[in-house]
Amino acid sequence: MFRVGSRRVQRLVNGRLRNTAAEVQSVVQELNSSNVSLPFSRANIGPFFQDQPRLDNQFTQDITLKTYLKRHVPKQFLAEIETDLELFGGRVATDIYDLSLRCEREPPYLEHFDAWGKRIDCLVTSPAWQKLHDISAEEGLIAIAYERKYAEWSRLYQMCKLYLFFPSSGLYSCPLAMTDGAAKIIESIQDKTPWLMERAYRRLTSRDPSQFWTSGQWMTERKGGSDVAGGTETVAKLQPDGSYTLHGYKWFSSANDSDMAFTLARPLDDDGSTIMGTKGLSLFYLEVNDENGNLNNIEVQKLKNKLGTRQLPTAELLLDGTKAFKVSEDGRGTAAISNMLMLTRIHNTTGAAASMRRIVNLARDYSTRRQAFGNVLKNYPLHVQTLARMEVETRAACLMTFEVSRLLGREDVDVASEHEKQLLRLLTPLAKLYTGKQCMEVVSEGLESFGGQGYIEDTDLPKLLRDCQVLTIWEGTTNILSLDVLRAIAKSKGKALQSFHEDIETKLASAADNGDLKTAAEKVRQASGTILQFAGKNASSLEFAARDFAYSLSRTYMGSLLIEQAASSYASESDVYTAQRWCEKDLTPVSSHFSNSAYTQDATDSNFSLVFDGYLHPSRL
Ligand code: UCC
Repeated sequence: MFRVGSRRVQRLVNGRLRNTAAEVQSVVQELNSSNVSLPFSRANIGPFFQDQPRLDNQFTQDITLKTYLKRHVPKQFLAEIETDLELFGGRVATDIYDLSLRCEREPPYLEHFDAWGKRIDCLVTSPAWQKLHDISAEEGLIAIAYERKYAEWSRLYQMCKLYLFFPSSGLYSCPLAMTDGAAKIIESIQDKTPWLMERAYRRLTSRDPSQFWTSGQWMTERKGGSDVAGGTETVAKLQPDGSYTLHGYKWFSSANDSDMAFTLARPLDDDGSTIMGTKGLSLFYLEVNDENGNLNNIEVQKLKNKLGTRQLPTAELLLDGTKAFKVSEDGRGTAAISNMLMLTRIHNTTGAAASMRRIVNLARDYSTRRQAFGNVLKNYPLHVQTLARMEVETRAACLMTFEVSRLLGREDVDVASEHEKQLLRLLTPLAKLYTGKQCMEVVSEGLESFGGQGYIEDTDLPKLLRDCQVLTIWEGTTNILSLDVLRAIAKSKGKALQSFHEDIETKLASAADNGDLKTAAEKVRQASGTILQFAGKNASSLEFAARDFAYSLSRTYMGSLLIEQAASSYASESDVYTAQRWCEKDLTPVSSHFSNSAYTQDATDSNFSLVFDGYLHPSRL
C-alpha cells in the first residue's frame, strides 16, 4: 500500500522540492528507515505487466481461407495442401517471423567504394534476408505454381502460401512477386525464346536455394512510374552478336539484389533515333551480374530512403551499356510486360489481404488480454464492434484474393473459358486497387486498437502500417488502375463487364434458397444491374467516374463472393453475418455520386475552384 512517511517525503514524491544531492540522499535515507512502501521503488516495480498479443498458427485459425479451400480444392489434393499450409502457418508465426524482424532491424545498405577507392556498388543485406531467399526456394513459394502438381489448384495453393508468408516475410515477398511475374513472362514466350527456359525459368522456379534466382522488374524512370510510354528514356543499341546494350536511368528498382530483370527500352534505329510512345517500347531480358560476378555495366546510384518497406533494397540504377536481349516484338514491350504486371498486382492484393488478416488476428488476441476500466477489452461491445467491422473488410479482401488466384490457376493450365479470362483481366486491377485502400484503413484501425502501444516501434506493430502504404502506390496507383479497369472493358468491347455480371448472377444463384441471405443477394443483384446500366448510358464520361466506378464493381463483386461463401455447406453463422453486414454498404457509390451530379462539367469546374482556392500562384493555373 502506498503510504507516505513524512511531509518531506511527500513533497519529494510530488516533485515540488528543488533538492540538492545531499537533501535527496537524506530523504532517501529517511525513507529507507521509515518502512514506507512506494510502488515504483526498484524493489517493488516487479515484472512489466502488459500482456503482449500472440501469433498463433496463421493457417489453423483462418476460417475464411480454410472454408474457401474446402469449397474449391478437390479432396485428392486438399489434405496434402492443408498439411503443408498448416506447417507453414506455424513457421510464419515463429522462425520466419523472427527473420522478418531481423530484416527490419538490419536494413540493407550500399557500399559504393572499397577501402582502396575502387567503385564496387556492393549491396549489403542482412543474413536474415538471405535466409528468406533460401526458405522461399525450399518452401516452393514460386515453384508450386509452375510444377502444377495440383493441376489448376496449384496457383491457389501457392498464393495461399504467399498470403501466409507476406506479413512475416521481411518484404521478401516483393522479389518473389517479380520473380513470379518473370517466370510467367518466360513461360508465355517460350516458343520464341526457348533458351530462356534453361537459362532463367529453371532457376526462377527452383526449390534448390543454390540454384534459385529472383528477378527484378525495372519499369519506372525519372519522369515517373505511371506514364510508362511517356517516361521511358532508356535506349537499346543493337550489337553485332544480336544482343543489345541498354543506356538509361531506372529510378525505382526494387529488390536490386536480384539475379536478372525484365525492363523496357527503345531500340535505336540505324540513324540513332527512337520511336516515341508505347509503339517505341520493347521488352528486354538482362542479368544483373556478368560471369565474373561484376555488375553488368550497372551503377547503383543510391538506395531510396522510403517511408516503409525498409527491409527491401530499392535503388536508382544507371544502365551504362548493360548487356540485354530483346524478348518481345518491336513496339510490344508494354503488352509483353503486362503478364508480369498482372502477377505483381495479384501479389499486391495478396499482401493487402494478408496484412489485414495479420492485424485483425493480433488485435483479436490482444482484446482477450488487455484490461481497461476494470474489464477485458473483449467484454466491451463497442470494441468488439470495431473489430467486427475490420473482420468483415478482411474477409471480403481475402475472398477476392483467393478467387482471383483460382481464376489465374485456370488460366495457367489453359482451362479457363473466354468468360473467365475476361473476368480475370477485369478483376485483377479491381482487386489490387480496392484491397490496397481497405488495407490502409483496417491496419490503421488495428493499430488504434492497441492504444499507445500501436504507435510504439518496439512492438513491431507500426511497420505493418508503413509497409502497407506502398500497396496503394506501386504496381499502379488507385486512379491508374481505375483507368485500367476501363481499358479492360473497352478492349473486350464490353464483354468483360458482361462476364462480370453473369458471374455475379451465378454466385447469387447458389444462395437462392437461403432466406438469411435473401436481402443481401437482392442488394448485390440490383447493384450489378445498376453498374451495367450506368456503363451503358455513360460510356463517354466514364473516365470522370473511373474511381467510383471501380469501387462499385469491387464492392458488388465482393458482396457476391461473401454471399456465395455464406451459402456453401461449409459456411458458419459468421459467414452469413459477414455477407449481411457487407451488403449494408453503399455498393454503388458511382450511382450515388451520379445522382449528386458529381460527374458533370460544373462539378469538374467546382472541384478545380475548390482545390485551388487560396493558391498563391495564379499564373500557374
Ligand atoms: O515497378 C515497380 C515496382 C516494382 C516492385 C514490385 C513489387 C510488387 C509487390 C507485390 C507485393 C508483394 S512499380 C511500377 C509499376 N508500374 C506500373 O504499374 C505502370 C502503371 N501504369 C499503367 O499500368 C499504365 O496504364 C500503362 C503503362 C499500361 C499505360 O501505358 P499505355 O502506353 O498508355 O498503354 P496502352 O497503349 O493502353 O497499352 C499498351 C498495350 C495494349 O496492348 P494491345 O496493343 O494489344 O491492345 C494494352 O492492351 O498493353 C496492353 N495492356 C495490358 N494488357 C496495358 N495494360 C495492360 C494490363 N494491365 N493487362 C494486359
